[in-house]
Amino acid sequence: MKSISIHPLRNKTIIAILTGMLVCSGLYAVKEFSVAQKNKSFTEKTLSIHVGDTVSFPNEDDFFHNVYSLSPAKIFDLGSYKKGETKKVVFDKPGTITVQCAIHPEMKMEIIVK
Ligand SMILES: [Cu+2]
Repeated sequence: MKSISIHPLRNKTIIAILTGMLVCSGLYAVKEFSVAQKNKSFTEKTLSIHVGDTVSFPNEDDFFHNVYSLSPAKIFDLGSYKKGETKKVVFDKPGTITVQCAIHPEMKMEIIVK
């Protein structure tokens, strides 16, 4: 009888741990987003993501684009690349990032990392 009374508690503990692991893995599941460069503009004006998420920037125009940011939350320069190519950035800090194209100064979008 004594050994039986211990087991339900153990099972509850194991279930609690497994539930905790599932909840945590759900919370920290990173996502991948896509912002294309099309018709000389970014396909998203603003994009809200979470720390650790990735954004890919496929070029869908027949000419070269460049993708860069000078925002302190994420400074990067993906260089110039042609149609069909894509480059990715992992956003590892919270903040607001202005993404621009060095070739077309009118191209601009914002990524909000929470
Ligand atoms: Cu461009």
